[in-house]
Amino acid sequence: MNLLSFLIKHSLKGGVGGGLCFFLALSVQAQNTAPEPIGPLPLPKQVEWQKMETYAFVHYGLNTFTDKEWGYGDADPKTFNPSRMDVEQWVRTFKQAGMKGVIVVAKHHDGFAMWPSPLTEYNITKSSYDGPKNKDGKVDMLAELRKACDKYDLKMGVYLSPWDRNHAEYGRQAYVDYYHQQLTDLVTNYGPLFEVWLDGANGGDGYYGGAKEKRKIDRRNYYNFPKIHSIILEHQPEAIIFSDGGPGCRWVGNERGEGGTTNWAFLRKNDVYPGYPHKKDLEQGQTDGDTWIPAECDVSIRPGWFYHPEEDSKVKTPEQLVDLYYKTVGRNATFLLNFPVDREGRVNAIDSANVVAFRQMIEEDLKVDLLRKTKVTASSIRGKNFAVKNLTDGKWDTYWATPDGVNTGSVTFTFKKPTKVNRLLLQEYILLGQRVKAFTAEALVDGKWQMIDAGEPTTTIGYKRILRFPSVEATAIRISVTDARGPLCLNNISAYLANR
Ligand code: FUL
Repeated sequence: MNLLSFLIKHSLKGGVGGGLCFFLALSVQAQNTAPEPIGPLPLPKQVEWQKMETYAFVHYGLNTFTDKEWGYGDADPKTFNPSRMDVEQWVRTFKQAGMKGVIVVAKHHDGFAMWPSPLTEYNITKSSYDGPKNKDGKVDMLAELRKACDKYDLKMGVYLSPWDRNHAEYGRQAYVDYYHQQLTDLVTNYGPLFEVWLDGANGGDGYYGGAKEKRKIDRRNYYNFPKIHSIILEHQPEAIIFSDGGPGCRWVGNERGEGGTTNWAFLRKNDVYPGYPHKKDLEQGQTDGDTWIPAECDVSIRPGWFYHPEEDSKVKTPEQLVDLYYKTVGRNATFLLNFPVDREGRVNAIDSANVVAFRQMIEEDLKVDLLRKTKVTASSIRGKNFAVKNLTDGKWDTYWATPDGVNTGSVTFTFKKPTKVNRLLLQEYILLGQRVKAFTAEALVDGKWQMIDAGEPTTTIGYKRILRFPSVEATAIRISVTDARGPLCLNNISAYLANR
């Protein structure tokens, strides 16, 4: 502990002698400036994106009707034949389920474009769908989605598979040029996109204009990703670009919906590429990373990404979705939940009921913050702008910070009477970087401090970390950060009693 933090700590306990007051006043004033940021830092748009927390994914297309996950690229467009397609119903469902956006598959690996792409005949206008028409008088799922998103105030994103099993030129330069043009068409015609999803899968074989063969590409270089990124950012500067390694956000390394219990929002620039073998880096981030690339957890509400009637009995229950929320949002990641739209063209009734019930359960779990009215003290405080009360004021932009050189510290919340808790929620003020490396949570029970065991390592916090543990009746809760990359900057700590 340096002299300054020693003085501040002891002054808070009321133990500082008068002779030191002048020095202390000067020091405290000096410490009323914010801590220096510790890189890597998020872009403002990455912070806004992270605050969305949960958003929907939609897989819908020819596969829905052919009962496949990966179409070969040869299915007749007429096969796409929804009986009651209702894009507004999707968006209403997502809105009711508390989702903040939706990312739709505009083209999957089979190459079938769900909008009237002028560059290929293999698109929705050649299907059996006879729904609402766009301004050019054509059926257009993306135009329908844009309209519904605007109506219900939901953000929209798109998935455009680089792998295309329909295109005759796939594997050659001509296809890459086509992909770039198709992407340009997408990012210029459907309004603001919050995320563009670049899938990493590349299976090899496909229809390829009738060649029906296996085509191998260099996954790192073939598509010219720098060009792809510049096309997206030129037209959609606010979009987050997803791929295995970012640059906007990264794949978490599994499709189970599980973020790492240790989860840094950093990667080494250009280190991770589609097919990158070190899954642990995707799950946990790279501690020595120099670029802010937070994790996104993509997972389907059913076993498959596309609809299969036999999976009607395998829809994740509200309880399972709640569990996934804690393993994603509760572990410093976002939760991208997929809906396989069914053959009618709707979010299936089972999926919709389960996701709405999930949201109600989460809201119920995290309804009353039991720390709001507690007495809060801290081991040290940077200065009055960084008071410990900032942790419980419900504001994102105010935070508790420790003085320079003080990279550990504890905060104690004292209840008026013994109070049962079983959830703890912690947040770092990530605009200044992600700092915490290790922390502990304790409860004061019958006058003795006991460790709270959440059944998982309590290492990183980041934008949000939520711990679940058996109910404990405490007179106080103490959070101690035992290791960090710099002075602590936490903007929120809450506790709840969930009734499960
Ligand atoms: C994977 C794809 O191969 C799946 O079909 C699905 O689209 C999933 C979200 O990404 O890589």
